[in-house]
Amino acid sequence: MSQVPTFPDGFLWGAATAAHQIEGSPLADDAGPSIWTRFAHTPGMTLNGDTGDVACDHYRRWKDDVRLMRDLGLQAYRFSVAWARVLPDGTGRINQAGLDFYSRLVDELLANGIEPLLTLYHWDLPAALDDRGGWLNRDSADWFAEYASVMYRALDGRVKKWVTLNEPWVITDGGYLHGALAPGHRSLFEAPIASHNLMRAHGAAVRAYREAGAHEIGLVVNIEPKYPASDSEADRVATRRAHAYMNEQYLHPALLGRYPEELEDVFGAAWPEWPKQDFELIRQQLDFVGINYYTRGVTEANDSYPLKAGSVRQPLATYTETGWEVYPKGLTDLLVWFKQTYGDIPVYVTENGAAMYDPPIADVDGDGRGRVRDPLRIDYLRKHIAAIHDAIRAGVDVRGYMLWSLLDNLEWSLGYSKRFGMVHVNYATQERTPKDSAHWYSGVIRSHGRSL
Ligand code: LGS
Repeated sequence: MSQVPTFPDGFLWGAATAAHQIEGSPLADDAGPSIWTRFAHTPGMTLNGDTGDVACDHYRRWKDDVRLMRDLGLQAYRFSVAWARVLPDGTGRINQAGLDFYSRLVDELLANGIEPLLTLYHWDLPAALDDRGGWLNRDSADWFAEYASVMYRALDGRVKKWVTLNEPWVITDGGYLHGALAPGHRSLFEAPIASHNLMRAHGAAVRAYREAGAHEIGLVVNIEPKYPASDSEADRVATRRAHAYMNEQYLHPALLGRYPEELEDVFGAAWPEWPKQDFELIRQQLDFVGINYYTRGVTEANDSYPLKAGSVRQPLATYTETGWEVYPKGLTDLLVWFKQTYGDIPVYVTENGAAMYDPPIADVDGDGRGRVRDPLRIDYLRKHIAAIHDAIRAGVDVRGYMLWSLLDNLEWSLGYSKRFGMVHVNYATQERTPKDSAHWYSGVIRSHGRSL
């Protein structure tokens, strides 16, 4: 970066996690099982059969984890609530012990000067609701609004930033179309229905917030810019389709009240005729949009199902351990596209980070303390934060950055094999050791980005 970067006053620096990935003790204190508890315990569904039974044991170590956040100087912490802890059956009976866990966590964050950003749904649907059809059941919008209202009533005075859904695209593409994520379905016909009901649920929860809450609420999407692999007409059409499928499928209905027309082409006979009034529910005034950014797609026309489009590997690029291309400029492009398409809605980058080929933890300095030198992660983070700065200079209203993730944690079907944390977790002892990237990020926060 040629000049010293200046981030807007109030720009919020934080880190993110999600309940299933860190908490462990999924059934403690009368919680109900979630679809992820069930899925991970189904043989063959996760790498090495890894489950969230222990994870980072955050359910018991939450106080230490908040102290860690404070020591790192985090200003904000994005976490999610496990719906089935609060409503073990998904609807109806409230489990006070589950609610108390989040209430104590929020109090502890506030006592340490850390602003909570609460995600209501980060993929762990109560299993009891899956038994009633899950996101395929139109009633799911009411179930979600009921659960959201319980949370608003309990925490809105203390939590001032709420997120309805995390990444509806991943929920549907992974959970209902390709089956790699819970609930593990593979159906072209189910995918658009699940997506649509997720968006109705989002709308219903925002509507309920306007009655019960007094602060801010938004939606978090994972989006990535799509660039055509060549100038050919076929690649350009494929890029449009991929862009509509991943980037516009959720933002268009939420912010413009309609779907992009390419989806009819993507889903063919599986694309339903939607009731018009659904879009009044889905399109609600949002206080912000959260964008999760990891990579881009260089898109070619091919025969992959069902998009007839896929990403081409870039021969000269660096790839992370999860196989995603490192492409910081994509984040600038994406943020600028967002503003041009949807207008001046405040944006938070609610996730960004990388699993890298970290060296093993070692006592590098001979002081009896572990250290992880992770220069590749630092390089990734620095370039992406600089890319956000570029977008801010181009006029995009970006209000904060939440690094994914605070801790190494359970990467869904990939189990514990991929480490995204700025803090190393020894899963045998649960010892936490800040990696070099954590110390680096602390410095970025302290200097409000000037040390970038
Ligand atoms: O841990 C998840 C992180 C890691 O990478 C988190 O729970 C999710 O919210 C989020 O989806 N996360 C994530 N996403 C990267 C998606 C990149 C997709 C690239 C696909 C290329 C084939």
